[in-house]
Amino acid sequence: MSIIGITARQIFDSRGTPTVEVDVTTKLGVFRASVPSGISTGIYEAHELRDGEEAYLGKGVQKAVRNVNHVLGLKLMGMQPVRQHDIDETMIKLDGTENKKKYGANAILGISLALSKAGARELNLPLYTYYAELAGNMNTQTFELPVPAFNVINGGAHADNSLAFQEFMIMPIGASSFSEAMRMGTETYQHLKVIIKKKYGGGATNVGDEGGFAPNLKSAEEGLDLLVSAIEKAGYTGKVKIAIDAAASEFYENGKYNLDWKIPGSSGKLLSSSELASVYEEYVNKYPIVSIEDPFSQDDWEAYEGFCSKLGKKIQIVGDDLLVTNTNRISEAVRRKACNALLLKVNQIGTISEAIAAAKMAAENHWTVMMSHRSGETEDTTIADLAVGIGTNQIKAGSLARSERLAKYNQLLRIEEELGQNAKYAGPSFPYQ
Ligand code: 2PG
Ligand code: MG
Repeated sequence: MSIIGITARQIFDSRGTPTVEVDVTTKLGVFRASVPSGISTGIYEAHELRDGEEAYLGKGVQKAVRNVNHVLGLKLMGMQPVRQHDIDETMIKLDGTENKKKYGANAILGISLALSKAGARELNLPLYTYYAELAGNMNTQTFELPVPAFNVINGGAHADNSLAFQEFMIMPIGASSFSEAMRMGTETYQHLKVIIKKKYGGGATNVGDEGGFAPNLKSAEEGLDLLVSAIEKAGYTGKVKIAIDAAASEFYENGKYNLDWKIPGSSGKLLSSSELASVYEEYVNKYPIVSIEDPFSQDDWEAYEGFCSKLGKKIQIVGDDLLVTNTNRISEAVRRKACNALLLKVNQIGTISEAIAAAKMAAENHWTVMMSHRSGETEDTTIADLAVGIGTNQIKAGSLARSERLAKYNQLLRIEEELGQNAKYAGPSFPYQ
């Protein structure tokens, strides 16, 4: 079967911001995907094309939609949907720029994602199995279900509170299946709600962009204490661990890190890279932290190198803004021994093929990989299948509230059920216990 239609439209994401949705049509049906969008974006990410006009405060995506409907789509008509790598390559060449700024990574990714669903249907494979084949994985019978990292306290650019760090996550490493991890996560989340309400009052359980609570905490330690209490109350001490995404590029100013960047009127609490590293080290010694993402700003390579040589055996150090799912940046980080894990975001790079290449490069260098959503999401669940198919073994898709977050976790529950005996939970093989 060949592609007989590619159409895009503007829809809206979980923040009510416009985004691109694409339908790829073959004789076997219409295959649909939509594109996520971040707010704490790295400066090296692929280009998200926005209209910059009056409508939607500049955030419309009609230009990207037109690029799909009138340029890219027409060029790909008649091609075989199973030629994912060729089609992704064709789009990259047609765009011709380093960061996909001609047609927009949002236009290109919309097609790439929808195309993969058409390709899977063509071969009559579950989407995750198709991704395993695209990734060249030998074993397409048994699969590891990823350890979820639930972002239950939101700060940084994702919430209107004083918390400098962006995400406080819980990881049920000690579960025996993905469904048990969901049970541990949801129970801990409910206990956390009760604890926060008791301590800070009702308004404090309002949620941020990714469905985590956003109480007006003054310090990271306050948040970590809340997590420890909730985990204990739920009865999962030792089984549920903690991960942080500091998203430190957001509070890096003139060579210093300002931990008071969200406190209005504050003259700032400025730390050097090594002072900030000591803060993290203190936290790692005091709390059951197994993973820290973006501990430093995207160009602070020396800080990463020092931190990774000190703590890289003990905890996972994840590069998000640092790596932007880009093999050039990943190989630089490997060479410099700057971190030991990749955060994998499809829209940072713009095609499925390039995202798979990034994950493979990370794995070949013995890094761990965490599949990731964006803070602006839709009901699209493709990243759940990608996590299982590529075998990333970890996924962060937000908290345990808001359906654009739960949609991904719910899809993982379905995949686990479908695989039955062939599903294995990745918790026991997580290297930083
Ligand atoms: C991150 C992401 C997702 P955003 O920093 O890891 O949680 O946030 O999509 O806003 O970049
Ligand atoms: Mg991040």
